[in-house]
Amino acid sequence: AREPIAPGAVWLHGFALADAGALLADVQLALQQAPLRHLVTPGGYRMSVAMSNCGPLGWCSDERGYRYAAQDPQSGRPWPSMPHSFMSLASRAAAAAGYADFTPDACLINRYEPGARLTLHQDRDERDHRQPIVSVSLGLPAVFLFGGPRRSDRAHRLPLQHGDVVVWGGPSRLAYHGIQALAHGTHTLTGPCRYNLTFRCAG
Ligand code: MD3
Ligand code: FE
Repeated sequence: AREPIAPGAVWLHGFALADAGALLADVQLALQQAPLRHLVTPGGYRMSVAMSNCGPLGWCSDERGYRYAAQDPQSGRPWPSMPHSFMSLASRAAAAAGYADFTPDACLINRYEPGARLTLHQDRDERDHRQPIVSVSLGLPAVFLFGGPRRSDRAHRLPLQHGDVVVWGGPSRLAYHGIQALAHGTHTLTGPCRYNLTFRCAG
């Protein structure tokens, strides 16, 4: 089912279910080349979510700030290429949400273990905010917090499940959002964790 949640934001329930096995196999291949790591924020905090990237650009954070880079700072090598399964799913989901010709150049891979969370933030490091972000949830469920254009705006809670895809564009592109601390559990395909893929036009 296709559920509009706010202007420009569309929740595609189960859209990635048929592709989940192939996506997760390609996640593991990418992580062999660019292992997950806990980034440090510019404020000096270690993130509870473990991250990596694939595609031409990857999102990085360290004491110097947030940025997109073509090389993995941990290895000095380019990020793994974007798997065809990722590109195909992202482009079909964007089209289903009304965004034709979505060609992301970055995929951030987030892994949540129980207790991991993402506090309310905006995604502003990408160059063209007219392009949407496509997010794919795999494994354990999570409570997504969706606020407004100001941090103080009241946040809605959306229960994101394995296989759900949400497309964030238009006025929702710069909304504050986050993920509540992941509850304990075990998923058949991922074990005790949740993966989230976010596709971005960064450069
Ligand atoms: C709404 N990730 O990586 S995906 C992130 O589940 C991030 O890992 C969360 O927030 C996760 O930056 C949420 C959903 C999402 C991603 C980007 C957005 C929602 C968004 C950008 C603008 C508005
Ligand atoms: Fe975000």
